[in-house]
Amino acid sequence: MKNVLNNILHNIFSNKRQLAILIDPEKIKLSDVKGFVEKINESVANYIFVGGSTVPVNLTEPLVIEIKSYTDLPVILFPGDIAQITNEANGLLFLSLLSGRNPEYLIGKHVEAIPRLKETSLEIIPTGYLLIENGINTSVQKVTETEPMPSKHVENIVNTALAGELLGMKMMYLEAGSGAKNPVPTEIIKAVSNDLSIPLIVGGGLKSKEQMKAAFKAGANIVVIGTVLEDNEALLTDLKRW
Ligand code: 1GP
Repeated sequence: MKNVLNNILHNIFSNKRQLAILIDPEKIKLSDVKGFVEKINESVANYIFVGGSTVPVNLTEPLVIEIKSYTDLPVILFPGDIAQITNEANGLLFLSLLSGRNPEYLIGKHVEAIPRLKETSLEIIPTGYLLIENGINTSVQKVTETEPMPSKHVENIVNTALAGELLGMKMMYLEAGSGAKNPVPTEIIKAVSNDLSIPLIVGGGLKSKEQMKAAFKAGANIVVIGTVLEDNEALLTDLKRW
């Protein structure tokens, strides 16, 4: 059943904070999945995102199968590339890199992905993706050969998010980059969420419950964490309630 987006909208309607845990197939051993996912199950997390910028072919599918054998949470692909598409997941963020001007990541890869997507029953969620500068060179920047949006250009960021909404995108993702030193500034989250009507996802560089709460307070509907759990799995214990 295709109900990922409906669930997200339902949770927003009920004023619920939503947390997604990002698992990068390159950064986890299959043998560690069980323990990690069991901790996720005990936390407030609502979704598991799976993806990365530079994942080798054939790593994603076995990982998704392993994750799904230990959880009922929806597993949503957050793919850096076509090779990460697998029908084993529940949904897929069909990301268009609106912050950049590389046609491959705006539409090219999407066209290439269609033969593969046609063979799946994945719930495909068109999602605008905005990379916001945070002081370091992120892997998204390197892989996509695009520049992030300067964080002081708030109006341009808001206008870009709105253009994505008007083009029909169902969600918007404000990204500081995996392992970013600082998360997306709350003023930017606030400005975008004020004008946007679709769900707003915020990720990159979030390291503490306080930072996540600040992102929610500013208007994020879903926050995503990944890197922080690589060194601090205990944070999940702290995330048993908000
Ligand atoms: C990366 O937004 C996600 O694409 C999560 O970022 O790994 O920094 O938590 P972190």
